[in-house]
Amino acid sequence: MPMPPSGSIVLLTGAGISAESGVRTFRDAGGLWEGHRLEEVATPEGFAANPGLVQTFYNARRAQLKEVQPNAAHAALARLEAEWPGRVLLVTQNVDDLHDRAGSRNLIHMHGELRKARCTNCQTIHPWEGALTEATPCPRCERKARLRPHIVWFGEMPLEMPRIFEALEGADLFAAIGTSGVVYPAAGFVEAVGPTCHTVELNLEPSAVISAFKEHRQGKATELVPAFVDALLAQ
Ligand code: BJW
Repeated sequence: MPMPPSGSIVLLTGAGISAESGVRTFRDAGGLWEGHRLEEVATPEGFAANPGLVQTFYNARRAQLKEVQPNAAHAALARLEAEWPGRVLLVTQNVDDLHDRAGSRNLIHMHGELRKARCTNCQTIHPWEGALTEATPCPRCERKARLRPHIVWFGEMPLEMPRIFEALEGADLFAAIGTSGVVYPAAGFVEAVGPTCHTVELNLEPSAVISAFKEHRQGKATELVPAFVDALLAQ
């Protein structure tokens, strides 16, 4: 891989990296999630129209986290961060906690986290393990019906964008793993790197933005990612 020995690496992951842990990807069932259209459960308008449905949807996914484990791809990225002599920033679109549990620390959850709740009254972000209902009071301001999942829905601004774009501009290697390339701004990250940055896509199927990458590797994340990390660390 054309890359300085202690260069700066930015990694972007999507639902495909957690697929082999048993977490379903978004677009493998025609845009439906458990029978709901994404717009119903992943927009502020959907939440306003039916908060109970949206809370139930995220409660189920939060509960599912207790049944899944990080896989070899998550572990390999944590190892890369620990052993690479240069900077490694991992940006995930995933709201699960599998990268955290695998040991990644320089990690941005740009679309939020299932294990957090945010109060729309006092804006406090709380760690959250159990179910949220409309009757749940905010532990800080004690208002009811104001806690929502700490998730970035369509039309909302993803988190930590200035930090991400700064890292992309200085990257020597950008790798996108297990993401379909249809949701922006993440799908545009490959265009935000400098001209000398090497860009590589690792995915089961070609993404919508594959032509923007200099290199692509097709296959399962648990096979591609450990091999990719081994090759980088052997340089
Ligand atoms: C494997 C594998 C294996 C499978 N191994 N690989 C028109 C044009 C351009 C942009 C827009 C537009 N209209 C609106 C927009 C903006 C909008 C957008 O992008 N819409 C598009 C759908 C058109 N974006 C936004 O609104 C974002 N905010 C924004 O732009 O802010 C600026 C702004 C603010 C205010 C006003 C105006 C502008 C916010 C986006 C939030 C996305 N949120 C979600 C839901 C989170 C909650 C939840 O989890 O329920 O995030 S949507 C969903 O998609 C989720 C994911 O993070 C995201 C990306 O999906 P991902 O990860 O790529 O998964 P899949 O399923 O699509 O793909 C899986 C891939 O894995 C596939 O390629 C498989 O092949 C592969 N795979 N198994 C390796 N084993």
